[in-house]
Amino acid sequence: MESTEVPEFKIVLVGDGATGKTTFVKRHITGEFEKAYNATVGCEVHPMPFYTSAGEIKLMVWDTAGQEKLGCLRDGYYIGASGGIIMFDVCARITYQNVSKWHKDLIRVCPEAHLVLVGNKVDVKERKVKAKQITFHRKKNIQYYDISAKSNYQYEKPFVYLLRKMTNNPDLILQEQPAIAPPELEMDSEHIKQLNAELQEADATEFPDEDD
Ligand SMILES: Nc1nc2c(ncn2[C@@H]2O[C@H](COP(=O)(O)OP(=O)(O)OP(=O)(O)O)[C@@H](O)[C@H]2O)c(=O)[nH]1
Ligand SMILES: [Mg+2]
Repeated sequence: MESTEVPEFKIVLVGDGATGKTTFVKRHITGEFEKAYNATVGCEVHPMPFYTSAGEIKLMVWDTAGQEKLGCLRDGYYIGASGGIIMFDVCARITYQNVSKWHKDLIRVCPEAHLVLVGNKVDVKERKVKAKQITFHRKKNIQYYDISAKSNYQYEKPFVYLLRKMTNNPDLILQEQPAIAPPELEMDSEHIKQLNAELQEADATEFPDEDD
């Protein structure tokens, strides 16, 4: 008999309070909705099925339930994670400044985890952290995406990136779009064009030689 076991990976979601972590994971409607509360480490675990060219893969996304101290979570939260999403809020500079603390905390327990940095709330036009100021991922050689949990903008990007890395399959694609809640707001195409142009310009800029 063929095995029907669905591969599972643990993903931890970290970042300062109010950056949008819970909003982000709750966009995904799993249908089965078996999200579980892990009392030991005080977090919710959201199972997210993805239907990919390599078959179904389930990501267990761990979202802290507000008990985190700045840049520091219990080891139990991180143990066994294959991937991590570090989130900041492009409207709050301090949340970007704290990215390095979250990164350090995560790799302390999971040095092998694949990581992606996401700047959330890019739907806000008066953002404080501009593309050019986002350099952490270049220093650490990790992937970065602009996202907006509220508008679903680039929602699946961090997940697809992690799926490719964790399965060691750079050609993996989604066969079905993930089931996500309808957007709470729409981003207009001009705004999206501008965001992409700003990112491209930032990428082309000489590597800044500042703090580490
Ligand atoms: N404009 C905008 N607001 C957002 C977005 N995502 C989340 N928010 C808002 O940001 C606030 C914080 O969102 P949460 O999802 O609770 O943040 P969190 O990171 O889970 O916070 P903690 O659980 O305290 O760590 C809420 O008021 C959300 O509505 C987004 O993409 N755009
Ligand atoms: Mg939360």
